[in-house]
Amino acid sequence: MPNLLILGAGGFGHMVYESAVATRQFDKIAMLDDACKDSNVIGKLVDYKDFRKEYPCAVAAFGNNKMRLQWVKNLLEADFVVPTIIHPSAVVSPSAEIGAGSFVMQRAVINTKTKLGEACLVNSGAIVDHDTVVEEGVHIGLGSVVKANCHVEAFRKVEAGEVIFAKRRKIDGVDSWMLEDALYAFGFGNQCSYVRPFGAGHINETYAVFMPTENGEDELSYVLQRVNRNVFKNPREVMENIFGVTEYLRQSIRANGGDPDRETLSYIKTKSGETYFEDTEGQPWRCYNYIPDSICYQSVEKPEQFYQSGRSFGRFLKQLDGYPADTLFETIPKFHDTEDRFKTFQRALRQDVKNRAKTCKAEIEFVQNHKADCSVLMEQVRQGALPLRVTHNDTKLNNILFDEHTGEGICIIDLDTIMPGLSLNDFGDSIRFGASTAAEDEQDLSKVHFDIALFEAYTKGYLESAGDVLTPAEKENLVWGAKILTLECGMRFLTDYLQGDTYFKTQYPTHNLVRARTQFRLAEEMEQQFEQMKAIVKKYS
Ligand code: ADP
Ligand code: GN1
Ligand code: MG
Repeated sequence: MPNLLILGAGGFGHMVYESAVATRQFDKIAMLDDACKDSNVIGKLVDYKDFRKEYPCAVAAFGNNKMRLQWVKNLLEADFVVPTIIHPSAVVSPSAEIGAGSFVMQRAVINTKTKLGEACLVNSGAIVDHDTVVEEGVHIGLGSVVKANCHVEAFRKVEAGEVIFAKRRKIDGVDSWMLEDALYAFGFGNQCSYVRPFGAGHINETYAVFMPTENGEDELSYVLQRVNRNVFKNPREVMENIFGVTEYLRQSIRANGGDPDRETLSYIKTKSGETYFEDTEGQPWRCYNYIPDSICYQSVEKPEQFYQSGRSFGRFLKQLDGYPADTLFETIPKFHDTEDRFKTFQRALRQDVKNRAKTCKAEIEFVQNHKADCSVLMEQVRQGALPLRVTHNDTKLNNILFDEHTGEGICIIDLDTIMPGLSLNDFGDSIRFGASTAAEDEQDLSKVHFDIALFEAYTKGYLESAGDVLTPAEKENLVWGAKILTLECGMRFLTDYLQGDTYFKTQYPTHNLVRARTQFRLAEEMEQQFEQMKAIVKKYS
């Protein structure tokens, strides 16, 4: 066992002496002091280097914080080993890190993952709770409590009996109290490295949450979303649907040998066990795990992707075939009731609150000429010819994640609108977005075309996955699903334009009108190629 030299032989130096003896880690223990003439004192402080051979270990037992740290640095520089002295009655978590020359006195507690810098003194009976960072040269006084997740700055003296509470950190990328509250509500506030806006949805506010990893890098770990309260009036019901469906999917994915952490979203509850957090403005926030090595596309880059998308949405329909549809809440009533959407359009046109009708006469006429189409599927539902299923209802390409390496469709996201609905709506919504040669908001209409090869790729994938659960009537109506959903979406954009852009996020005043135009162009071209579309469906049925 090595010998130990204690610099400073005052009252505190003698406490350190007793603690060092109690550790049984040292052979001889001696002290240096300029004033004290105790029998253990073998020299003055300035002589410290002369004792290095005989006493390879040394600590600095000074009550003054700056002086203690300075002496620790001197000792290290002079090649002493500067140990930590931990009294045997103290309780120190194995995951705690304690810097050189620190002292943990009798019955003190250092909890999980807490870090102490060099030359700290945690005095008798003090408690430093988990995940706290104590910088160098700090004195945590007798019987004091430093609560979890605190940051104690260098040289601070925490008084005897004092209680220190965690303060919130400034997190990079957090620009509102609501976002900060949400991060803390889900328990990320103390560790989170930074947040960034994420994704390109039209409805919710989405953020990527980056957390530190063990190798010191930051990793996109969670997706945090503020749910649009204007669109989803009852967030509790939205979240109940989502938890119900994702938990059901997890079981069935696991039962079929899949990876439930990759093939469905795992939502996280708040620290108080709620399915979502409500901020001070009454806006709901929810959170799920980011799926690593996944990628989300805004447009189809190659037909294979769209084929994969069809397979995934087909599989989704099939996986939820046994889900009890009557337990689902209708999160947006009449969401794909195209007749009702037409009525809403007419009302918006009558009211024309922004005086915009005069700027979109051709588009208004297009909708009015297609009134009859709005009833094609609704009428069949009334007659019981088309079954209601558990459907996603918002099957855009950017609501699916692909595996970054294999290119396979892995996971369906944006589950807010899971409700009983028509398979044709899911099929159609995918087609209207993905089987286009241009973006949904392309301003140059000459670039916007319905791409029948992409239609074929999706149809193939969809029918390969879901063909055996779809009824003959459903298969026959898939082409109507495509055309009607495209028309309906255009009608919704135009309605929102007339109403003053209160529903979809927009970047400029005519954004919704531009979107409506692309949809009508696509619907028109589908009409022209309706027979070829039917032949494709037949080919894969
Ligand atoms: P919205 O209703 O606003 O469309 P989404 O849940 O679809 O809300 O999220 C918005 C966008 O955020 C998605 O379209 C996608 O671009 C992106 N996004 C969300 N979750 C993920 C994820 N796990 N990985 C990659 N992108 C994601
Ligand atoms: C919205 O939420 P997001 O961006 O995935 C909308 C869909 C529309 C789509 C048009 C809840 O989808 O219905 O088809 O925009 N979602 C909701 O791009 O209204
Ligand atoms: Mg989305």
